[in-house]
Amino acid sequence: AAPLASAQKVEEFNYDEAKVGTYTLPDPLTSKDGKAVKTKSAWTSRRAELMELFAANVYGHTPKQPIKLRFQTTAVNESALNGLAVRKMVSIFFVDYPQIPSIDVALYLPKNKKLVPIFLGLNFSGNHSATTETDVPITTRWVYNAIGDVSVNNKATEKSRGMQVSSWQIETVLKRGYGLATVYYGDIEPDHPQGWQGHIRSVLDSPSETVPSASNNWGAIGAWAWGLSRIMDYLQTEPDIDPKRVVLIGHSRLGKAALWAGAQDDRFAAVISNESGEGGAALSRRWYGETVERINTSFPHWFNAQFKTYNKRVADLPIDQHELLALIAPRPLYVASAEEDRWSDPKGEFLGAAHTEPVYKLFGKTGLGTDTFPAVNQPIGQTVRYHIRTGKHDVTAYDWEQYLKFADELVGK
Ligand code: GTR
Repeated sequence: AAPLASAQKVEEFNYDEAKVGTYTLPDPLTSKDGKAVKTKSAWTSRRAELMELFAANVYGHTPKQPIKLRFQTTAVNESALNGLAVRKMVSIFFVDYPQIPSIDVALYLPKNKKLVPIFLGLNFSGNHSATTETDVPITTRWVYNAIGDVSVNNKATEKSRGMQVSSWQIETVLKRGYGLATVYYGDIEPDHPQGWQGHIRSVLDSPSETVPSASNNWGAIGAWAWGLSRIMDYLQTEPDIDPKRVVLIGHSRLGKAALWAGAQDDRFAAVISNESGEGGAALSRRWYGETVERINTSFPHWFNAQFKTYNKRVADLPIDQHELLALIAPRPLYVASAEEDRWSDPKGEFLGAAHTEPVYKLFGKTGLGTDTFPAVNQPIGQTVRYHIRTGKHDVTAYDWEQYLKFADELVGK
């Protein structure tokens, strides 16, 4: 569940399908100069063009400079989860920037297995929230002040231990032969407008982007996505992980970050967007649920400054979110919604996924393979999959069951 629901307080949103209106989506297979993209090699240039459009207009440019990392194992439990797993706690340090806090990974691997596939996902409330195991330390980093006493003065309390176990399903994942790595997203950047200070965006900028207020600078979503790639750098050094079978998963704002990370870094074998909504899988041009203006107002630090210029003119965006999803092609992609999560616009997420079809086709693959919105709890699709389950904005056991099946079939065991 999201720690913050302030966006729901505003008025200017629509939940009436009859009022959505009409819109014209940009075609992923027509390049800026108007040429039709018909081959895989033409897609390579179009893809680069789209990457630049998303960087310039939505997420900001991710700095490309290499960064020296140091991986330090801080704890190993050879018999975690009642003997089911080996759990390693590993901190990623930035050698040239000792002032930047480490990214602390909780890595679970099935015991006595070699070259395992693994899920990687950022978490909302600290690694200790994903498990009830008492030897996982409570995060000491800034967290949202939540309702109840799970956090006090922006510090997590013991009460938050295990608070999100149902969203992680670690034992089920491990029993199915997968590893799981999770990281508190606030390690990379705390989720508030000043969160960049003292974190990676305060030291790394794209050459042309020197201050966080520069119009095309990167935002917090860009930073979280960058962090996912650094975690990937580490996972690639773990001998028991198959580096070619790392499946990226993200929920909500972290689903937006997962999609942007998956678009930029093709080492991620597959990407799962769980209810990522506006700025994630949902079409921006569809007036339903959260809007570009709303998200930019509630979360001014998530996207770049240029994105804010589209608040009142979404039709002028040179891209829409189906093209972000298409950047994952030809890799497997899962887009999931929930019936009561209207804020994320389930139909807009479905359409985002459906409109990737021509790009998957270019690779000889079937994406969703249908334009028909499915009934609840009826997963559909091939290389691109979609479901809308009953219930609220959350990651549930039902969602994980579909993701495991998807990974079994498309990423391999
Ligand atoms: C909401 C926000 C959404 C989504 C969600 C979450 O407040 O409006 O875009 O990111 O938070 O992350 O749970």
